[in-house]
Amino acid sequence: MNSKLNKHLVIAPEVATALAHGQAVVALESTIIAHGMPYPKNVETAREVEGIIRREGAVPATIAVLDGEIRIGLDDESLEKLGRADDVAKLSRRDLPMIIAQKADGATTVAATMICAALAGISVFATGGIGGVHRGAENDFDISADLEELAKTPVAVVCAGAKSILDLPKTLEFLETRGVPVIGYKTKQFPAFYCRESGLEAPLSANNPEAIAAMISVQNDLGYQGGAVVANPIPESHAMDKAEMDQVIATALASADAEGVIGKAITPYLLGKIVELTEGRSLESNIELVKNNAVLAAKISKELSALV
Ligand code: PSU
Ligand code: MN
Repeated sequence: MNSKLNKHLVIAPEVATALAHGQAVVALESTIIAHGMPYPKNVETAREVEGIIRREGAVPATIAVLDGEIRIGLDDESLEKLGRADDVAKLSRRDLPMIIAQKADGATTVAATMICAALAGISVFATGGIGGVHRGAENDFDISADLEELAKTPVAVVCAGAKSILDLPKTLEFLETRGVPVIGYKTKQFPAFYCRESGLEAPLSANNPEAIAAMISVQNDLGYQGGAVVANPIPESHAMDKAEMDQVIATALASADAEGVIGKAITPYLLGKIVELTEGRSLESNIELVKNNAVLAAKISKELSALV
């Protein structure tokens, strides 16, 4: 690794060993811990997800910036610190270099986690949901930097689709324009996070981890820029009622509007509001879908390490 990059990147020994041996590694983001779920469920979930990835035979690498260092793989103490603090910066692509230069702390979004994972040589990443094109983007231009990152950084993101706090048709259009493969896992539909179906077609689909690993491998062979979205529907047992969620999301959006929440604050605000409005039921679903994604990401990563 080049020494200029090296001074910013701290790879946990377990992760470094796995990467050096071409073994399966799964990246995990930290915004979901710091801004996506309340304490202490966030830290419990982060640990559980790491355990699931290990049981599947891969090595978890939770990514964050601490004291200006990009950490690939976090110890328990750092996870706890990120989960407890209520003032950790939310880092997307634009924020990363400044926070590193300031030797500060920050939780990485999907976009920033992809950047850091790619720098470390990790090509599979598990999370809950990606950012996307917000409703009303035709007026306020609010489009998550996650989508641009998916078009330029070669990391496959396993998620449960995207929440309908977003404009899902526009999100899929954007990904199509930027040439990002969106693969429904064992489904022909693009899943809508809490709900298995969105009514929108998934552009591609695959029925096993091998097929997804094979596609990633071809992307690499062809020297493609960009990653992929692997859209894995929430397990049936934890899916939420669509009519109820539509209502909850409408209420959350109206309240964000009334309070004038904008910019990077809007996604965390809506996530918190949804948990509040469902009295925590949505949080249980959120946790289950992240665990489900961790299993699939580990399987894809294992298949991929057998291929390359
Ligand atoms: N969607 C979720 N849970 C999350 C996020 C999105 O269902 O935790 C987080 C992710 O870190 C994602 C970020 O990358 O929010 C997107 O923020 P923005 O819309 O500001 O780009
Ligand atoms: Mn935004």
